[in-house]
Amino acid sequence: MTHCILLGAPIDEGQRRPGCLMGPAAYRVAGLAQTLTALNHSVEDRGDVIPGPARPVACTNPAVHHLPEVIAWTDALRTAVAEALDDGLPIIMGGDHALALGTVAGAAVHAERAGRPLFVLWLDAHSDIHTVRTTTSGNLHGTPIAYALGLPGFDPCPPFPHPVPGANICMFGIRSVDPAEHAALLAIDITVNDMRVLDEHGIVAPLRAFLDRVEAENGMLHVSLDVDFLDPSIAPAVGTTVPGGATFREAHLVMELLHESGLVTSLDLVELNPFLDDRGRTAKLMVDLVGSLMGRKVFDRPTRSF
Ligand code: B3U
Ligand code: MN
Ligand code: MN
Repeated sequence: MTHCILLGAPIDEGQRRPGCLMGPAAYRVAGLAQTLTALNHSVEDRGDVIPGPARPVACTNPAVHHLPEVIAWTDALRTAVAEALDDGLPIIMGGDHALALGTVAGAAVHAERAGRPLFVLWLDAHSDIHTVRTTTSGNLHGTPIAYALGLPGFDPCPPFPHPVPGANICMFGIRSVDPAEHAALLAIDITVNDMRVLDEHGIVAPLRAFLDRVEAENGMLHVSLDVDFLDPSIAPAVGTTVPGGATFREAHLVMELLHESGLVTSLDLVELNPFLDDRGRTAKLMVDLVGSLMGRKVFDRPTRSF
C-alpha cells in the first residue's frame, strides 16, 4: 500500500491555449482519488498549490511570456513536492508541462537529502529541452528538461537545486523536436526513445533497460506523463496534438511495467486541457493509466509466464 498525495497545479501560463488550469478539477471529477482507494492505497488530496506573487524579471528573449508567473509556480511546487516526498508518493495534477520546472526540482531536493540519485522518465511527444534563451515559441512548457539538467540560459530563474545528469534521463514517445533541441540532445547523453525506436523494438526492452539502471543505483524515479505522449485518437484533450503517439496498450504496458518495478517515487500528469476533451475520455484514460501504474491488473499472474 502506498500513501498517495494529490497536488493540484492549475498552471496554464507555460503555453498559449487556455484550459489546462481546469486539469486538477477534471482529474478529481474523473475519480483519481477513488481509483487509488479502490486499489487499497491511502489518498490525501492536499488541494491546489498556490503560487506566490509573480515578481517582474528581466528577460533577454522577447518571445518568452509569463516568466514571472512560471517562476512563482516553480518555487511553490519545488517546496510542495519536496515536502510531499517525505510523506508518500506525490501525484501532481497539472496544469501544463511548465509545472515540471518545479516538480523535478522538488524531487531533486528530496533525492539529495535522501542521498539517492534522481532519475527522470519523460513520456512525451516533445523533448522539452529548450532554455529560456533558445525557445522560439516563448512557451515555457518546452523547457523543463533543460532546467533539470542545469543548462545555462535560465538566468532569471532560481538555479536548479541539484542538476540531474543526462544519463539519468530517459524519454519515450518523442516525435517533435525543434532544431535547437536537437542540437542539445546530441550534446548530452540522454536516452531518446523516439517513436522510431518504439516501432522497431517495442516499449518493453528499452523501458526495462532504463528501470534496471534505476534499480541498480537505488535511484528515485520521477515520471512525467504528458497527455501528448498518447496518440491523439485516444487522447484528444491536449493543445499540441502530434500524430503517431503511443497506443492504448503501449501506454498501459508502460504503466504496468512501472508498477512491477516498484521504483516510481513521484508522478506528473500534465497538459490535459479539459476544454478540448470529448466527454471526459482523455481525463478518464489518464486516470486509468494511473490505475495501471498503481497496480490495477485484469489477471494477477503468480509468475511472469504466458
Ligand atoms: N518544441 C515546441 C513545441 C512544444 C513543446 N512542448 C509542447 N509543444 N507541448 C516549443 O514550443 O517549444
Ligand atoms: Mn511536454
Ligand atoms: Mn508534449
